[in-house]
Order: sequence, then C-alpha cells, then structure tokens
Amino acid sequence: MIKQAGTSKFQIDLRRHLRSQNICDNLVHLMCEIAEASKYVINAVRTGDLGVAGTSNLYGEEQLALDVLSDRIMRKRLIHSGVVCNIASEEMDEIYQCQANADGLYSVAYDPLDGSSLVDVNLAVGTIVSIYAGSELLQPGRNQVAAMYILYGPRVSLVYTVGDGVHEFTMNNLMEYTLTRENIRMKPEGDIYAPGGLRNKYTEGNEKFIRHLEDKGCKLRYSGGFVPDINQVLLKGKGLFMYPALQGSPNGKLRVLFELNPMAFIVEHAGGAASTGTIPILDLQPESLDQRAPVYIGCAEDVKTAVAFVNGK
Ligand code: FDP
Repeated sequence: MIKQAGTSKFQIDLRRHLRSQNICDNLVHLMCEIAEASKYVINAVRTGDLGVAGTSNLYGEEQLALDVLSDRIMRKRLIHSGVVCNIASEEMDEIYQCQANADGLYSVAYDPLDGSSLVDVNLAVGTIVSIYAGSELLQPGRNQVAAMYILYGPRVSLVYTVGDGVHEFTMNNLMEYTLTRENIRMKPEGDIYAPGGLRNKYTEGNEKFIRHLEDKGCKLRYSGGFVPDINQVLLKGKGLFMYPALQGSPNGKLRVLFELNPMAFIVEHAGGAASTGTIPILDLQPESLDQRAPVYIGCAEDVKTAVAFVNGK
C-alpha cells in the first residue's frame, strides 16, 4: 500500500512499523536507538557551535565541532544499546569494540553528519547508517541487514530498509518519526542528475555522459550534500547521482562503508541501481575502513547508460 502524506488520521510510528517487518527484537531496538540519537544530532545541528574542532579524521580532513559532537552522540547511544559489538565511524580512526561476543548482536558503520561543511550556509545534511549481523564490518554491502539515513532539512525525515521495501518517516511536532511513504519505488529512468566533483577533472567517458544527459533535457539538481541529493533522486523516483573517478582521484571521493553501501542498499531495494562503473557497489569487497569508490546511483536504466559511457561503449 502506498501511503500519501496526510491521508490518514492514524499515524504509524517507526517502532510499530519495524515490528511488522519480521526482524528480531534486537534489530528493532537498535534502529529505534539510532532514531533517538538523531534527535540529539538535529538539536546540535540547529543550535551547536559552527567552529572547527582542532582535530582531523582518518581522511586527514579537518573535523568540525559538529562532526565530533554528532559522532559522540551516535557512538554513546550505540554502546548503551547493548546490542552492538563493533562500531566504525567516518570520524574515528579505528573500529571500536563494544562487546567481544557477537552472538545475536550487530555491527554498525555510520557517518554521523554527512555534508557537515554545509551547515554554516544552512543547507541540508544527514546521518547515514549501515548495519551487519555479527562482528564483521569489512564485507560486501550486499550482506547488510539494514540501512538507514536521516535527513536534516526543512523537515527531518528517516528512510530505512531491512531488505523488504524502503520506507520514509517524518518527524512530527512531538519529535516522533511517523510513516509518510511506504514501499518507495523508483522509475526505470529519470530526468534529473546530481553530478559531484570538478567537471574539468572528469574523464572523457564521464564528460560524454554529462553531455548526453544535457542533450536529453535532464535538469541539474545538485545540493552538495550526499543525503539530500540521494533523497531527492529516491523520493522523486527519477534521476541519478554520480561522483565519478576524477583525474588524480581514481576512486572519486565517497566512502564505501559509510556512504556508498548503505545508500546502494536502500536504492537497490527501491528498484534502482548503484555501480562503481565496473561492478555493483554492493559487490565490492572493502579492504579498509577508509576505502573510497566512484559511484553512479539512481534509476536502473540511467546507471546502465552511465556505465556504458564510462566504459566507452
Ligand atoms: P562534505 O565533504 O561536505 O561532507 O562525502 C562528503 C560530501 O560532503 C558529500 O555529502 C557530498 O556529496 C560530497 O562530499 C561533495 O563533494 P564535492 O564538494 O566535491 O562535490
């Protein structure tokens, strides 16, 4: 059943929806705890210090005070959930082990505040989360048991999948996440595109692909934040986001564990696709926490066309 916003007076909250998903109680609990943590992150985004933290992350990028605070909020909540064994964060250098015995527990990779450099100009940002059963985090994204993101925009929304449909929740006036769209499906092809990276560093195949999209009359819709850019493509059900290999950066910019795997899992479960240009994102075997990859993600036909152009076909 596709539910349109505002058509029902009965609100379905996140916990109730998760309980209907045929997943174990620990996973329901974990996902609800992440949703709770996001309420503190949005508060930090709205009112927190916009300055730098004076530290850098595992990519050597300067951390903002908000990156550090959001990371601390998420990590504490995950540790206290009692159902997590290993945690990896885009803001931490190493895996944090909460519990050694992984029986019935989960491991979580997350980006606490993706796009944080956009907060000072008041653009949308988000939290991205990837969940695996057991202790292993360096495994193909296809093995995720759940993925979710929270978008801090004019409204706060949460999108999740546990491998059976993709569902959107919106924060209401009581700060509860209630169901707004169920079983989101993407069209095979779209007419918007969000291209990351400097175009004068694009390879010939990528440049030709962009010209093809322009000739087709596709509209450029790029905010510079991965979460809102993906959310737009997913919820409009049409289009593609790309951050390709660049001259001097053969793996592009975006991180496999913290950004690409969870978004690819969500988009594939909505009928879309995600590719590095060579293989599906979800088939990548990550070798390290900080691994990056080029990405084409969105409508399945658009991703197929991108891959063909990039490979000179
Ligand atoms: P940011 O560096 O502002 O945190 O991976 C982070 C990210 O933003 C994504 O949210 C976004 O899609 C991308 O980088 C933007 O990179 P460019 O500025 O190179 O387009």
